[in-house]
Amino acid sequence: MKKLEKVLALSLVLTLFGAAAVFAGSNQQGERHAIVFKSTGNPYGERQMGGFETGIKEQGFTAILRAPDLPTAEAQIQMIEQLIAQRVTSICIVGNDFDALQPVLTKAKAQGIKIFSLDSSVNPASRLTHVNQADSEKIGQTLVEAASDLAGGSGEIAILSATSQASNQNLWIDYMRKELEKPQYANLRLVKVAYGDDLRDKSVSETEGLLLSYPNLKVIIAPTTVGIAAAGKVLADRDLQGKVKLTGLGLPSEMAEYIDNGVCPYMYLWNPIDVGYLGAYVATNLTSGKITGKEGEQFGAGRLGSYTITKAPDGGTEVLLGPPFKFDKANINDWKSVY
Ligand code: RAM
Repeated sequence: MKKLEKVLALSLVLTLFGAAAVFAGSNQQGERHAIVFKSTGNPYGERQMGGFETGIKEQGFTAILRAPDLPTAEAQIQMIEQLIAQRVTSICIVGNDFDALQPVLTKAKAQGIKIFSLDSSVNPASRLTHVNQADSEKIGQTLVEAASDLAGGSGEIAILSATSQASNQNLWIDYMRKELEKPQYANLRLVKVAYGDDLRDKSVSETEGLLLSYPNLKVIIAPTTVGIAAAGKVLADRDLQGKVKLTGLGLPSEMAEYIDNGVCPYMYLWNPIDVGYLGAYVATNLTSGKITGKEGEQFGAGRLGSYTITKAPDGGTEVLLGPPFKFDKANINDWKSVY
């Protein structure tokens, strides 16, 4: 073979090899799984996305982590449009709204992208399944039981939530309201549900507003990690420990000082890293076709073991991580450096 022919033959081989590698990549190693959290600047969300990334990477795929600056459905819609254009393999959505994302998620689905929600659900028509951190009804019941205990069975209580559209908090609040109808809580009065939008400053000012409007307030329930940490700071700064008590769902790393100083005698949460990690395995099992999101299907989730898809209270399906965990003075030091 002459020199020029050799060069041409070699470049042909390299071109074919390159094309084959790209082709193989798009079918296998090329899987790109995206997670879209509610908003940036939330340490809980960072841990949840971190767990997702670990689970995707350890299976040899690429994770794409996204969160808008503000916790709105509009911002998530734009982000999902971009992910559709990037032809990602799956989208795990932490919904800022239960229904508003349906059109864009339906569009993504039509392009073959596997869609499921995690932490904060989207409606069953928009998702294949939902990764739920803990039983929603149990969370509602547990928080009312805690508020009643901390209030001594009677008096005014308030809720400091995330955004008014957040489907996870709204579901928990619905269950709290139902629980409050039980006769044993007849002397407990829910005076207000305030919304701090999972923004630190707004959560601080909403807490201050509650204290001003309800001077007899006994307990604040904050079913959001951003809200409970902000309320903890306000109560501590004003030396209100023992007078207005705080409970809810908090990150041990952010809440240890308020549990230690008695502002928040106890609170609950699950492991956000594990929620994200479980999501990573839902993404890849939906992609491989091992699961489709139907009740009764089973799959392995790496170090967490095996899971079964169950019926969700909203008529869709879900994968439940496990029960919520109680943090108090006795155990908070063991957890504050973990998450
Ligand atoms: C906040 C977010 C998140 C929720 C936790 C408890 O960080 O609202 O969605 O699950 O609180």
